[in-house]
Amino acid sequence: MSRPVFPLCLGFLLLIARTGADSQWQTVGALASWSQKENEIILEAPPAELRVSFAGPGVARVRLSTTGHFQPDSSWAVIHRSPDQKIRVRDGEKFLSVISGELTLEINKSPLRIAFFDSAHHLLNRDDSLRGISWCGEETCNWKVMPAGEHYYGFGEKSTALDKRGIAMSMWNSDIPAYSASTDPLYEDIPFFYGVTGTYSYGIFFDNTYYASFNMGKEDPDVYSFGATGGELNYYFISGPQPADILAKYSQLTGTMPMPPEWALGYQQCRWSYYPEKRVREIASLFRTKRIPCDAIYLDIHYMDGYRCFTWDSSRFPDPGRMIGDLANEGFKTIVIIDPGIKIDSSYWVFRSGMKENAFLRYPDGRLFTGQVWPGDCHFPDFTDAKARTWWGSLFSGLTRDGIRGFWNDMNEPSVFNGPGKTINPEVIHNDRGLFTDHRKNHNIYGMQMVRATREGVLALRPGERPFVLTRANYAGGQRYSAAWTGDNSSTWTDLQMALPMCLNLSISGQPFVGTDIGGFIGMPSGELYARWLELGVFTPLMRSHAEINSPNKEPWEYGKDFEGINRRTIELRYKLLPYIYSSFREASVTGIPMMRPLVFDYPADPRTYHRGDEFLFGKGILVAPVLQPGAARRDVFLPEGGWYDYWSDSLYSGPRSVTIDAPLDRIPFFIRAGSVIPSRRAEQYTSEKPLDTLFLTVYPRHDTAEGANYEDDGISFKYQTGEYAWRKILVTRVGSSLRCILNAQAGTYRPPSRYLCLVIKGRKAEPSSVVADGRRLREITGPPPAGTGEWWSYDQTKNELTVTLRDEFRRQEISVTGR
Ligand code: MIG
Repeated sequence: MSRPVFPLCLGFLLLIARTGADSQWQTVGALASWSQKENEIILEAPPAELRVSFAGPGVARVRLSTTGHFQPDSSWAVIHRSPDQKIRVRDGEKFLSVISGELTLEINKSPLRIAFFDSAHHLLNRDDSLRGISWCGEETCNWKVMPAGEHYYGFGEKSTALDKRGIAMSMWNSDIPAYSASTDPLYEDIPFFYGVTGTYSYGIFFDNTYYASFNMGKEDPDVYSFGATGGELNYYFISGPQPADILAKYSQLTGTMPMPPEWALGYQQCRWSYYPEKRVREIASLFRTKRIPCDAIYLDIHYMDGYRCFTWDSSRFPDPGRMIGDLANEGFKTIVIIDPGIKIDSSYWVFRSGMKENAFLRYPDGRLFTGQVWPGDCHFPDFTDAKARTWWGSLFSGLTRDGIRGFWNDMNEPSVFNGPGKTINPEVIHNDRGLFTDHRKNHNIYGMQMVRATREGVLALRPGERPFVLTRANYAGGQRYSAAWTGDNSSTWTDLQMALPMCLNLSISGQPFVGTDIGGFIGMPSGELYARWLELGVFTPLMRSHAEINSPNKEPWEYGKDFEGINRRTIELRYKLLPYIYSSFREASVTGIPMMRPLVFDYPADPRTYHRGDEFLFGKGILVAPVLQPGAARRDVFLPEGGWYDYWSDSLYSGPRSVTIDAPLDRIPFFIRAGSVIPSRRAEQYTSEKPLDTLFLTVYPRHDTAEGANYEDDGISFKYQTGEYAWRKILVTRVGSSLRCILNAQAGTYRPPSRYLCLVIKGRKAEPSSVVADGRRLREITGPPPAGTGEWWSYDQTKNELTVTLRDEFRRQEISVTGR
C-alpha cells in the first residue's frame, strides 16, 4: 500500500508528535479471531486489536490498540455509558455482524473494515476499503467513504463555512486574535460531527484529546478521515435518524448545560478594561439614565494588582465590596476575569499557597514549568489534579465575599506568550487522574478542567446559587461547566458573517450557551455594523459587547442619537423575549437541543438548507435572518417547510420558499413558525427589576392550531431541581366554530406573584361574537385597552389581532372564542 499523504505532521507538531521519520503507515489487516467478553466484542487482527461495544441505544464504540494493551478507560468528556446494551453476533463467511437495537456493525473480515447500518439495513457509513483504520507510530487515523450527498456539521468552534464538506480542520486549542474565516484551529475544540444526507444522518464523536485532524474530503474527494497524533483511536458512532436524535444521544454521553442564572441571559457589557471604580460606576449609571437595559458589567485584567489573579488593585478599586454592592442595588451583576497563570512572586499569597499545595505543572524531572503571560513569569495550575482543582476553587472565596457574581476564564487554551507554539511545553506532566501524562494529551482539556475547577469552587462557596462561568477554551462535555464566547474577533462585516456558522456549529456540538464579542473586539465598528451586530445578539444565547484595549469606546450609545435609540430598542427586544429565551434554555438544559440551530438541523431532508449559514432557528418557534451586509435595507430569506409569520408585519408565508423582506436599520428580520405560541413580557432595565405583572402569550396559528410553553422558576437557585418550577403549556385548537385555548399548568410547585395573562391571537380575520374564560363571559373593550388590569378582550381589525386579558390562576384555564 502506498503511504498516504498525511495531514497531521505539520509545522511545530513535528515537535509534539513522537512519530519517527522512518515509520510507515500501516492499516488493520485481516480478522484472525474474535471473542465476546460480556458486552464487548474483541477483534484480533495482529498487531491490531479492536474492541466494539455499545454505550447506549444507537451508540456504538470502537477502540483500537496496536500495542497489545488498551489505555486506561478515562474520558474527560463522557460521563454516562449504559454498557448493558444487548449484543447479538452473526458470524458469516465474509462478515461478522454485531447487532444491538437499531444499529448493526458489519465487519468485513479481510481486511478488517467496519460498516454501520440502521435497523432497516440502510448503510450509514463505512470504512474506506483501502486505508480503513491506520496507524503510524503513535498516530492513528480512520479513513471513511465520503458519499456525494453527505454534508458535515459540528466540530466545535470553526470560523469556516457552515458545511465542512471539502474542508480540513485540526483540534488544538489556540489563542488566535483577529482570526479570519480560514484560521484553524481556534480556541475551543470539540471533535464531534454529524454526517447528514436527505435520508439519514449519523454522528461521530472522536474522544481523543491529542492534536487531532479532520479532513472532510479536502485531500481525496471520496474519502474523509479523522485521527490524532497520540492516544487511542476511540470513537462513538451515533445513529440518527435526525440530527436532533444524534445530539440527544451525544448529550446523554457528555451531559448538558446546567441552567444558568436568569440574569446571565440579559445584556452584558464588557471592555478591556473598565477602571478605575469611577469609570465602572459611570458606565453603569449611563445605562440607567439612558434607559438602556443591562444586567452585567465586566472587569477585565486591570482590576487586579499587577495582573495577580484573586487580588485587587487598591488604588483603582479601594473598596470593591462597596462598589459591587452599589452596582448590585442598581441591578448590575459584576463579573471578573480570571486567567490561569499565577505570578511567580513570593510575596503573593496565591503563589505561596499554590507552591505549598504542589498545584503547579512540572517537567518530568520535577522542575516547575514557567511561562510568560500578563503578570510576567508564571506557573500554571494542574487542573487535571482533583486536589489542585479544590485548591483553585477555594481561591474564589474573597471574590464571592465581595459579591462577584460571574467568572470569566480567559487564556486557558492555555496561552503562553513565550511557550513553544504559544502554549505549555509538550513534555510537561499533568496528573491526569493519576496517569501522569504529558501536555500533548492534556492540552485540549486544560481550559475545560479550569472552568470545571472554577464552577465547582464557586458552587461550593455559594451552594444556593447557579454559577455563571464564561470560557474561551473548552473540550467536548465542557458545556457542563461553562458558557463560551468566540474569542478575539474584529469589527468587520466579515466577522459578523462568521459569527453565525461559528455559533451554530458550536451549539450543535453540545455547547448551547454561546455568543460573540458584539461589535467586534479589535477595531471600531460603524454605527451600522454595531447596530446590526447587536440585533444578532438578541438571538445569540450570550449577549455581550466587548472591546479591545486599544479600541475607542463601543458602548451602545457611542454612535450618535439615532443609533442610541435603535440600540436601546434592540436590547429591549431581548428583554421582551426573555420568557421565550429562558424557556428555550430550560429545554436545552434537559435535552441538549440548543437554542441556536442551523436550518439543516431541523430540515435535513431539504438540500436547500445545507449551506444556509446566514440564517438560523432560535428555540422551537423562531427563524432569524440577520442583516449581514452593509447598506442593506432588504434581505433574501429561505423559509423551510411550514408557515412563517414575519414578526414585524405579521405577514404569513408558506414555505418552502424564498422571500425578500424589508430590513430597515432598526429591525432584525425574524419569523415565527406558524403553530407556535411565543411567551414574552414588557422590557425591564434588568432581569427581575419588577415582578412580572403580565405574561404575554402570542399565538401564531397554523390552520387554527398552535402550541407553546412558558417555563419559570426563581431564576437563581437550584430549587427547580426539586420541583419548584412552573410550566404553562398552551394548546390552541378549533372546536366547531370556536377557537379553544387551553392553558395547562403542568407539574412544579413554583408560584410566581399574581399577574395577568395576555393572549394575543394573530391571524383573526373577523371580530368574535363572544370570548368566554372558564365559563365567564369577558367584556369587550373598544378603543385603547385599559392600563394593566382587568379581564377583557378587544379586537383590532387592521392587525387581524384578538387580545384577551385574564387573571393567571396557575391552574388549567380555558378560553373559548366564538365566531370567525
Ligand atoms: O491577551 O484580558 O480574548 O476578551 O479582553 C489578551 C484581555 C487577553 C483576551 C481575551 C479578551 C480579553 C483580553 N484577553
